[in-house]
Amino acid sequence: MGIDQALLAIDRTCGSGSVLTDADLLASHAHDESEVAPQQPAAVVRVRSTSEVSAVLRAAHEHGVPVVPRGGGTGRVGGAVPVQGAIVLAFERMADVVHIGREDLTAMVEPGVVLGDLHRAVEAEGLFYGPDTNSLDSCRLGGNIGTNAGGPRTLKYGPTRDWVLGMTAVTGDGTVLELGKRTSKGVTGYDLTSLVVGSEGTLAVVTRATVKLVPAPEAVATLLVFVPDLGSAGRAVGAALGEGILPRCVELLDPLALELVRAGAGVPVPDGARAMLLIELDGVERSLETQLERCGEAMLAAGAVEVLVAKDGTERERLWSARRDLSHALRRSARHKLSEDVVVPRTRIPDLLARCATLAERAAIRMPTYGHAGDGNLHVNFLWDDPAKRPQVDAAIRSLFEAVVELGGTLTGEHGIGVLKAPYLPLEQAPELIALQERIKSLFDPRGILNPGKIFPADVRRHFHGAC
Ligand code: LAC
Ligand code: ZN
Repeated sequence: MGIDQALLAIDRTCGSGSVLTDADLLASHAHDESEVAPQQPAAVVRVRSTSEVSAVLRAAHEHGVPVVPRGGGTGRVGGAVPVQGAIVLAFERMADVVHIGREDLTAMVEPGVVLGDLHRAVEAEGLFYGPDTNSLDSCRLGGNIGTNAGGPRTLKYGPTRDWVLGMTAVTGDGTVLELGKRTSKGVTGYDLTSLVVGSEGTLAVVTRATVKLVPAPEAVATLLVFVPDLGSAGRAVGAALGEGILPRCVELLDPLALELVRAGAGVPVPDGARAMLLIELDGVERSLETQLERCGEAMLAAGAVEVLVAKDGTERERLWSARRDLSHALRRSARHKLSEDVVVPRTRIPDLLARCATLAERAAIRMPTYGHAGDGNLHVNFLWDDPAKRPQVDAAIRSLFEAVVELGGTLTGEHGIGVLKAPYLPLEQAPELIALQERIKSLFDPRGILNPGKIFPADVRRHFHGAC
């Protein structure tokens, strides 16, 4: 069988013990943090180098075996859930920050580096790497690159794509390519680095990346703002961005989301508070004071009932605690949860929230909404207990996506299409555009072995029908 021959070839090249098949390990690599039903891989290979990744892909290409690159397994759309019989590439042994160029403002990293570890390593040098997913203590750079991950700070600092300058990447037949550049500027040839970032492991496996850094901001302040209703929240978001200041984060919790985390909010929620904003400002010490003053006043003018400010690390983390745990807190609050990460133009957030309220009422489910309001990127959640409600939930999700596209938005701001959103891709993209992307994939991966069953609706139906 293809898989046996492929595993034999890998064992021969990468050394005995490189192919792992023990049951617990396979089970722990069968899922990510999404609702996609687990699917057992045939084997896990803990790769140690670019040449090992190339050897695995050459063998898989030759024998027609699917390969799924996996980072920390924290994905929300099934991007790392293997198709039946796949080999999972695991990167714990390629987890070095190889080099930090203080003066060049770049770092060279391996894909297994945990994002929080990269933050700490560059911050120790007085430098800063922008992307800050909420899963930063467990997600890995390779996964961040695969999904073009973002987080609260994306508002000011942009998603992962803005930080990746170049990479070593291995295509579906095992070819090793150097893409992009190691300098902060450069326009030679097509920008294939940007194409691979966010391609969800379907074009190439990244084995090393050069990322951009910037000097660490001298000071940071967090504002926790309680407002009496969503109207004031909308005004407050507009005001926070309309003061000639670009906060690094503007996060919103709607009334239902706030209610669900009230007990774990880290601070008492004042009477009359029905929504919450988290705003973060950074810069040089002196400018921060001015920013804080202007932003605080703008919040009160927008109708805030309370504004709390923290400047030191521990206090700031306390203000963030409810927000950081929100996704898991919502999961604990119902038997079933699905969560989307749609984006609309910022000015259409009130329209989006109004549509969500109608959908929740029509399906008789709870739909707490929170997220990166400054970017127009909201996590709309669907919570329900009775399994019989699933068809209504699916109808509500489709209606949400239709509304998002109609409002000029996009299906996913940071989690990717993966398995879960693939059925809806044609709502946003024309058949010709989907077909062009499929042709691009076949150039990178002629036998279609790289993370099959993701992004493209027909491919997903073939591999995951009924699995989610
Ligand atoms: C968050 C993750 C779910 O923002 O994207 O909490
Ligand atoms: Zn998010």
